[in-house]
Amino acid sequence: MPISTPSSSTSPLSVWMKQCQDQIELALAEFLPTQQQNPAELHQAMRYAVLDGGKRVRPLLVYAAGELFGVANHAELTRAGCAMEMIHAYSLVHDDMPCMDNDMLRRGKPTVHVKYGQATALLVGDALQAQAFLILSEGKNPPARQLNMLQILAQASGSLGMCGGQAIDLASVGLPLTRAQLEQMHQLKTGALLRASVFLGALCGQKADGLDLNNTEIAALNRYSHAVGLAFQVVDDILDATADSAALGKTAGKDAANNKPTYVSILGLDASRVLAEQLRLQAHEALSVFSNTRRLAQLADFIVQRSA
Ligand code: GRG
Repeated sequence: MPISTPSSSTSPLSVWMKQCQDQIELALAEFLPTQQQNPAELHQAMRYAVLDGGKRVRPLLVYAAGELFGVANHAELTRAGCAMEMIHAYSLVHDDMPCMDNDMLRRGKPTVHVKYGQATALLVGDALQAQAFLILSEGKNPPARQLNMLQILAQASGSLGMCGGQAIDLASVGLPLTRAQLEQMHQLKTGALLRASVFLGALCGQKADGLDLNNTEIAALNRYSHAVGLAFQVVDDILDATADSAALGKTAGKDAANNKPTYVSILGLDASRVLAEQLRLQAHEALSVFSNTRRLAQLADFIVQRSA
């Protein structure tokens, strides 16, 4: 697979993002079974779910965190970014199904179950999850590090991470959640994968001394991930309430329609915007223990200032 290195930390964010996104698109296309391979329809649907869409925020966090720790092997960052994106894509496919959010539009296209049927959509999610762990397990990092990365991805995806957050979400419909309960739900549902992206990137970036991350670095990355994870969701709630479906590429206004507790419903629009800005600043502050933090700082800005 041709692996190009996204340009150095001096290029504008938009240029760097485009290079990373292109690299991820190329690698995802390689890491997924071809659409001719049997069972062809399942493989077509997997490729439909993953390719040609999305902002690729999780792989961008992997690249940015890798850069922070002086990447030795760019291919390993790309591999980890693809594993993160496959887990994310699986969650979107399942989340859109009638038993969950029952949505028709995702990334500007009909959802997977609308195009391929519910049974295939269920299998697409299952198969993408397995494929994510398969490709990550084939990485060339030192074995102990490789195992640690697999554990991080498993924890972030499972019942104490994303799936657990989804379970709390489903149980919360129509209930008056406190702000703390809302935060806990989102830290699991959305924040866990964003945090895992940061840590996978940091772990495959080779530290100059070859040692593992120290406690100060782990604490700082946790603070950054916490702020960015929450900011992502606050902005998601703001966009759901203010943007239209064409701009979002998914159905807008669903939270209110489904009587779901959100930052906008609990705090109101203005206070939610203030909170997003506070979290952006917290993310910047968390990075102060490092040097070469430009990309992670810029991604915090992007996550808060995005319009889709
Ligand atoms: C097992 C049946 C079954 C379902 C599991 C795990 C799960 C369902 C759902 C996870 C919850 C979920 C979809 C969280 C993601 C929330 C979110 C903000 C998604 C949008 O992410 P973006 O904006 O999307 O990064 P793009 O399209 O840009 O990648």
